[in-house]
Amino acid sequence: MSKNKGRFITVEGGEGAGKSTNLELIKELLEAAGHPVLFTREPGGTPLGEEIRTLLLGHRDDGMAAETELLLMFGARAEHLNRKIIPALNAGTWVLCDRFTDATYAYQGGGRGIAPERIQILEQWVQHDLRPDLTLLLDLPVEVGLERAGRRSAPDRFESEASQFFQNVRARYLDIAKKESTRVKVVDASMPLPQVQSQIKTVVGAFLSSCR
Ligand code: T5A
Repeated sequence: MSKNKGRFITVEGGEGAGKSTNLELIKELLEAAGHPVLFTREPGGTPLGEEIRTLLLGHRDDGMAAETELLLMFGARAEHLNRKIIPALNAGTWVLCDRFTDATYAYQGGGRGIAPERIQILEQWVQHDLRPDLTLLLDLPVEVGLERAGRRSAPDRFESEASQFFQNVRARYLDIAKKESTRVKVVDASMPLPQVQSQIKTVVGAFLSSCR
C-alpha cells in the first residue's frame, strides 16, 4: 500500500474474546501515533449493512441456509467497502474494523463447513486485492469466551450454536494465523486484561514502527 493511503487493521476472535473491550485501546494507540482512525465493524458499518446484521444475528424459527448467511455477509461487506472503507483508506484515514473476512473463513468456513475455495471466489469478487494490513487475533479457549459473552448479554443466533461449532471456528482462525503469520498476530486473550493489553501494545507498536 502506498505511503499516503491509510492502513487497514482488523480485530478477530471467537465469542467473548474481548474485541469490544480492546478496540478503544487500539484506536488510542493509532491516534497517539498521529493517524486519523475510522472505527467500524462487520457485519454492519453502514446503514444497509446494519440492517443485514440484524437479519444475520436475529433468531429465526425457520433457520438460515449456510449459503444465505455467507452471501449476506459479503453483501454487507460490499456495501461497507464501497461506501466506507475504501474511501477512508484513499483519504489517508486508518480503518480499524471489528471483524472482517477472516471471520467468514472461520464461521462460515470452519463453523458451517463451506469450502474455503467458495469463500475465496467471493473474497476476490468483492474485495479485489484489498486485504487487511494487520490482523489481531484474540484467541482463547471456547468455554472461557462463551462464559464471558454469556455474562454480558443474551446469546444471539451465532452464540446459540453448539460448542463444536466454536471449536471449529477457533481451529480455522488459528490455521489462518499459522499460514499468514506476517499479517495475523495472535494475542492470548485468556489472560487478565492488563496482560492482554500489554500484548496488544507490543503488536501495535511493532506494526507502527514497520510503517515509518
Ligand atoms: N460473523 C461475523 C460471521 O459469522 N461471519 C463474518 O464474516 C462476520 C464478520 C457478530 C457475529 O457475526 C459472526 C461472528 C459473530 O458471532 P460480533 O458482535 O462482533 O459479531 O461478535 P461477538 O463475538 O458476539 O462479539 P462480542 O461482543 O460477544 O465479543 P467481544 O467483543 O470479543 O468481547 P467483549 O469485549 O464484549 O468481552 C466479553 C466480556 O468479557 C469481559 C468483558 O468485560 C465482557 O464482559 N472481558 C474479560 N474478562 C476477563 N479477562 C479479560 N481479559 C477480558 N476481556 C474482556
